[in-house]
Order: sequence, then C-alpha cells, then structure tokens
Amino acid sequence: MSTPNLIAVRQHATQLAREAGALIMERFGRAHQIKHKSSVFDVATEADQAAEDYIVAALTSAYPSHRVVGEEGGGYGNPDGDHSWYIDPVDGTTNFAGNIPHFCVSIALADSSGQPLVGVVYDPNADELFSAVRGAGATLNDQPIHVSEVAKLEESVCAMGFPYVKQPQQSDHFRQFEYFVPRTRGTRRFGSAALELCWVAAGRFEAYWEWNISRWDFFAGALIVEEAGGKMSDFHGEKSAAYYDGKQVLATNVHLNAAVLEGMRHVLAPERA
Ligand code: LIP
Repeated sequence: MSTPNLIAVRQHATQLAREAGALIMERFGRAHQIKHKSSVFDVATEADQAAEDYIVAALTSAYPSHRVVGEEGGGYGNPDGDHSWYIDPVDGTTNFAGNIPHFCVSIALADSSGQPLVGVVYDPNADELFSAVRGAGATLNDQPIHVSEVAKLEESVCAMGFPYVKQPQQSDHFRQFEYFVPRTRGTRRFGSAALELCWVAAGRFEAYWEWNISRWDFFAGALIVEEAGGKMSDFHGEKSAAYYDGKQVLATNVHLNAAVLEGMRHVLAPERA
C-alpha cells in the first residue's frame, strides 16, 4: 500500500472543497429541484449532485487506485482501493433546500483500516475552511485551532442532531434533550453534522452527538476534532463498530468527556445501551 503525500492531498481536497462550495453557492437562494431519497424527510437537490459529480471526477482522475464513496452516488473509482474517500457534497441539505445559510462541503480520506488521514470541511457561507492531517494538527483558514477548555457542563454549549431515520431511537433523542437542556448553557441543533464537529474543534461547542449518520457526514469532522485535541467515540466512550459506522457519534472537549458520557449512560434506552 503506498501512502500518498497527505499534505499535498489536503491541499488538493481544500481546492476541491472551495470549488464545490462556489458551485453550490451559485444555486443557493433559488427554487430547488428536490429529490426524495430514503424517505420523504431525506432529500437531495440539484446542487448536491452537481457538487458530487465535480469532486468525484477530480478525485477518480487524480487517485485512480482509490475508492471514492459519495453521498449521492454511492461508490466510484477502484472498489478494492487501499484508500477510501468519503464525500458529502452538501452536508446540511435540509438547510440548503430551505435556503437556510448553514451547510458545507465535507471531504475525508481514510486508510484501508478505516482511519481518517485527511479531513476538509468548507463552509461557503462563512468562508471558513477547516482541515486536518492525522498527526499534524487542525486549522481554520490556515490558523491552528483547539477544542475549548470549558470544564463545567453548566458553562457548555452542546449540539446534537436528529437523523432522517425517525425510528426506533426517536425517544432516545428526546431523552438526551431532556437531560442536557437543563444542565447546559445551551443545546443546539443546526443541521450539519460536519460543521457541528468543526465547531467543537474550534472551541465554539463543547460537545456534539448524533445517531445514525454516515462516514461522509462525520469522518472529516472527526479527524478535525481529534487533531484539535478533542475526543471522538461512541456513546460508551469506545471506538466501536457502532462509532465507525456512524450509529453513535460523540465529540467532546477533554474536560467534559466524562460528564457527557455520564449523561449518555443515563438516557440510553436499556435495549440500546
Ligand atoms: C445530514 C446531517 C444532519 C444530520 C442528518 C444528515 P446531509 O447530512 O449533517 O446534521 O442530522 O442526519 O446526515 O444529508 O445534509 O448531507
């Protein structure tokens, strides 16, 4: 297995994320062609497809031995590739479709064991480019970032997500909300998993969690959190299969990790604990 030059890969992914971001913004604020995917709640627009096609064409041509997994199209490139790309052309599609200016482009490269090596997340509304290379730190617009030092839950602002699949964990979401709202300064739901992770990395949120997301939603942001000094795990503090498959994804700063995990233990339904 030949390891690509990860700094050069980050540079390339950064350029693609910015270009895809520009392409999305050309379509933002207009009426969209909405396509339903897994359910009536799970949508894609013409911009998701256009941005994915753009990124995938560039990656399959530059890295022909790699596999490329895109949210809209599934698999491209070499299915047996020793490296895999995970692309979310518009993370926060529900926001985009409603012309709410909070969404991003997310691009991650992982090795054959499923470890993210490079992560790039671009927010075209704020012109904020988050990135990380494993072992080389995380940046926001080329400046180093670090998770916050907040150590008390009552001084924290946390974010959570509600996935498109409404059952069977719906009641667990409400129990999480019920547990954390009275114990934190604020609990938010902004609608872009990748950006919520980057905001933990940048010290804007102290924690973020969500059930049932996909690698294209969280692999780039997860690396950015870890490289900014934060912790990533499932709801038990483990890097289990449930974590790598996105079934349970939790990000925290260092100081609040135990307190947030304690909250998760408290709210998990026994059959899913
Ligand atoms: C979405 C997320 C959102 C999450 C949804 C979904 P999409 O990604 O980022 O925050 O709650 O489950 O995964 O579909 O907009 O790329």
